[in-house]
Amino acid sequence: MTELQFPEGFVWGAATAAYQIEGGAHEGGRGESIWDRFSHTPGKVSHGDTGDVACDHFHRYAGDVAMMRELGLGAYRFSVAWPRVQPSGKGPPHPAGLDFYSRLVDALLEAGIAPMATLYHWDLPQALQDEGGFASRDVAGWFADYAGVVARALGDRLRWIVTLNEPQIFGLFGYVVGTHAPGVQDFVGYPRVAHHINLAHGEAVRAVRAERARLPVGIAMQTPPMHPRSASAEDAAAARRFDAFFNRYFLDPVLLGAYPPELLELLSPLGVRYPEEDLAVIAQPLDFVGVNNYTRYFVRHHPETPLLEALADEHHRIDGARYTDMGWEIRPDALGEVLDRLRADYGNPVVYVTENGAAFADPVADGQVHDADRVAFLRGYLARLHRAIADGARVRGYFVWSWLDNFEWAHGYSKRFGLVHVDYPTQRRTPKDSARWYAEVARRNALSP
Ligand code: IFM
Repeated sequence: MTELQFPEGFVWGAATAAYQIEGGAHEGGRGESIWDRFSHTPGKVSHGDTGDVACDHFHRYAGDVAMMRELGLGAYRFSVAWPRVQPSGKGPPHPAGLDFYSRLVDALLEAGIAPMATLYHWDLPQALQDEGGFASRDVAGWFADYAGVVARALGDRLRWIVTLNEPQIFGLFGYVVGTHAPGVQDFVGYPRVAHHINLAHGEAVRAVRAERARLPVGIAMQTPPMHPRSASAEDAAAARRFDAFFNRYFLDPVLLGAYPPELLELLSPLGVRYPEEDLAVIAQPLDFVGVNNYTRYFVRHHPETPLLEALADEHHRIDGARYTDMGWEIRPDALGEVLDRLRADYGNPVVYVTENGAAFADPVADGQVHDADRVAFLRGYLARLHRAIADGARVRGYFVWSWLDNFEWAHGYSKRFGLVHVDYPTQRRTPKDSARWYAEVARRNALSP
């Protein structure tokens, strides 16, 4: 392999999310979020873990930013906790909450690190959930209001803003499967939820632009390739169906201004109809699309779980393939396929890879973490990313998930995704080998052989 040079100005970053790292759950007037409620409900999260303390980033952000600077990070994607800014989800912003993010952004800028803020990374104020959450059409207005508040307060210093993180995941797992907050299991209600998620995104884009017309705005999508489990025609049809239900439910209205006709047909027994004027709101032109990718999904025809086939098959293993600690297949081509698809089917938008990374066990030995598996993972995905760019994808930057080990939702602290190891009892941070390796990639703007 020769050195793979990335385009000039390519952005090298890492990402986190508020509930997964901040802690300080009861400080600064922060309100309760659906993840506070969910994680404190017995049986919902491995070992009863919660985000109450997490990586204590709320108190340690200055040291964390100093470490980012030391390791040469060019950009940092974080999320704003809605319940810190509006404790009950509505009304005037809470100054202490905004102040925390303002200090964080200033520290990043001072360190020469470009800030990307995500407005919603799954921590809906519980008070809004009590009024229906994303099942209520009002969520679009609530979210737009909050987006405007954040854009007004921070938008002069942010480099990019992202509306929603992974509608696919928080929608389906939060409102149908029930393994994420708010833990609802309502398949019949899902078409409303999905549409409200899309509408909330569109209204938020408008609200951000009303405040900060020049701030680049996008959305982060997780749209894994859906591969049929076998060569049968039934499995191929199931993969297409699940792709429409999981991926295109969000990609198509946001980027093309229409729901996929085959999806509408599938949902027609539920009497689903979406107003045209909503689609005009949803399809606001975006400055970029965020791509979060980890792996692909397998789908198999399964008459008893129509539309949820992939989930029924998620533990499928292939001989010879390698898997991360999440049980996810390591497959750089999955990222390649997503990028190729955006180029071919969605007008080749400007893209940032807003998440990509892997969980491994990562023991600390003599104060070091030799995470060769993670380095190999990142190398493989970055090489594939390089090829996608050579093929014409307009990818402008890449963010490793994650900067720090953190609270991995229903898995609690049992999965480590970080470039930096966190010893939770002491909160000691130890950069893993991958952090130094990644710093070198960023410094050279190239992947060396
Ligand atoms: O930790 C999550 C993140 O919050 C959203 N994207 C996937 C990551 C790994 O599961």
